[in-house]
Amino acid sequence: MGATVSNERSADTPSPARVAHPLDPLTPDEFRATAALLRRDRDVTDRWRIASIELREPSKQELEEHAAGGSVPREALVVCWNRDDGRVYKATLSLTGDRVLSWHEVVGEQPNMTVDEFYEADVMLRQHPDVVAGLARRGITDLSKVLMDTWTYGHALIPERYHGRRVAWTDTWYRTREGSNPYANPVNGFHCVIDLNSMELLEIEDTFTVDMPDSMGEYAPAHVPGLQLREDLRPLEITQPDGVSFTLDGNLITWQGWSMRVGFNYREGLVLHTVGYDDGGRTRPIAHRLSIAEMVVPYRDPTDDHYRRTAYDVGEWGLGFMTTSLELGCDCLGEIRYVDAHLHDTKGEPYTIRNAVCIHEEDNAVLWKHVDADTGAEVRRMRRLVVSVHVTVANYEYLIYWRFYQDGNIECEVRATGVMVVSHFTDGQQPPYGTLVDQRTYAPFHQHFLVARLDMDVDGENNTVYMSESHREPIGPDNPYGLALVQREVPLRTEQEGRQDFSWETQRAWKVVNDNRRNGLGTPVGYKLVPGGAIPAMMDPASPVFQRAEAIGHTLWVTAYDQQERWPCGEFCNQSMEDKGLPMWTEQNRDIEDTDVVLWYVFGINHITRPEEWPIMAVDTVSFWLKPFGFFDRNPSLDVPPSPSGAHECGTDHHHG
Ligand SMILES: [Cu+2]
Repeated sequence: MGATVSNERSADTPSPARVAHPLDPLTPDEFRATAALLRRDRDVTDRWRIASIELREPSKQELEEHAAGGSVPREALVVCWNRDDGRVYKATLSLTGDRVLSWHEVVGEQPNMTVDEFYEADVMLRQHPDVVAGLARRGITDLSKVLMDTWTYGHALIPERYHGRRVAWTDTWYRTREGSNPYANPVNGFHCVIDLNSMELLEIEDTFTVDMPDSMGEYAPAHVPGLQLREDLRPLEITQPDGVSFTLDGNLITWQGWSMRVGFNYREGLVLHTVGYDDGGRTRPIAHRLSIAEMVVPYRDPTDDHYRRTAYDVGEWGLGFMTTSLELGCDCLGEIRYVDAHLHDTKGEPYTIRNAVCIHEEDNAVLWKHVDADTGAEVRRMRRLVVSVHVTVANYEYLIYWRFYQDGNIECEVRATGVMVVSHFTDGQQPPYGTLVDQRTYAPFHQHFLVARLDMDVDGENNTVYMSESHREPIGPDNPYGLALVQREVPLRTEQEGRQDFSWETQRAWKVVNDNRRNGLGTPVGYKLVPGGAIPAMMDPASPVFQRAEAIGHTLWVTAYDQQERWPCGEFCNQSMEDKGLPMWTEQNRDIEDTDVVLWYVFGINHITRPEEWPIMAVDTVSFWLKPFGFFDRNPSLDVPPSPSGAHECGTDHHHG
């Protein structure tokens, strides 16, 4: 959780404001126009904050009209609130029509946290005499080395006297030296409760102190005592002397048959629109829209420092707001194309995250190979197209990669890295909810649940999801050796049936099938969701943490498409009491057979912390796949040519294997 610190921001970039396509994200000028319109028509003064502005994405029907030459109006969705009375409003604005289309008060909800509040709270607290005195009692007197991180509350944990207010609690960290790592040094047992609207300190919870251990939480070479950098690494260079094999036209990417549009908003960050595959000159749709729609990070440590730690990095903070700029040669290697992202502060003023989205090709070892005794080897190198973003949420980073392969596969990989939250403890009193990672220092266990929203349109909108399982057949006359394995395909007909859990015993997966379209073999076309990184919630259903994130209670949810249904734990997660997303939508138990469906895939990391993840964590990686299943008639990568290899071509060097 928290806010980005390393964005390359420029307040007013003369960026290409050209809108080439109705799915293109809002431009800086459109953010400005939105804020101006709110000020003019709704008296949104400086006492207000704008929590979010995003494109009201065109419907599937509007996109069809656009493809036929029609024009699509530009509209913005806004959530804003008045700090003086705390009232929250949702608005839809027509930017092409210069007017407010709708304006509704949202009662009993809190908008997402904002970067402005995060920074303002830090400044306010570090000047507050009570904070200064409280830290001085612990021997911390240089407030310039102190960092106060704002964390959100779930409703159940907000002290009753503060109900109805926009509140947050804070962690305190400090740097031992200028430029050193604040997350190396927690100020344990010291938490402020603040009102974000009045930006005032409500109280300090000063519950315990721990003597500073002799720990080493530094990762920057200048601060690691006695560190000798390795000297035996020689350069490894990626060059594409003839340029890249993809094209980027505005936000449209095409590569090796694939096509897709890059989108971006404050909440999901990177969005991929209209993912399709060219098949003989015709673009066959696969997914209308792919994104990470929620990430919930409950810490599983009930002690004083950690019991409130349940970050919704998407719903409370926004992966878009937390996206950081990427640097060539460091974050992405090779021939890179970048897309900038444009967002806004709480006044609606635009800023630019330069190089927010990285697009490049990677070699990924062998795609396919066979060595024939007579004719020798045929081998092809695998190439993949990667569209990625990096997100910094205070102490943690998430690296999100969508990868497209020549054999029709799509992979979504998430890497978690950064600095783990730690606490110190008094000798002999280590809580059992974490791992010892340094002297009298433990890192609490926690989980990262991600929810991928997969709006699949496999060869069209009318799809059915099948639970696909392997079953062993009993020993019998037809199966005397007990070898037989059969595949069972069970159509999911309703949203209740669409609540699915991972099954190791049957290797359950899910096929998104278009029963109206057949391949050359006469079987229906489909894409298979191959589960990876599935983890159970492992939470008491009565837990308030679980009640506001019931979406994490299943591996897969399938819903009937509704453009309004976007947030699996509800639109307003900040201070929420219950999950108003997936569990509520699916209570309708709509028909999901042979219709437009959305898959919500829950995966993540059950993070049992390790000493080797301290003081900085090498990436922990999880992924899932979407693989064509009868979408093509045969291996679509048969036509990948052999790679040139020095004097000869791979695969033409005939010797016996
Ligand atoms: Cu973790």
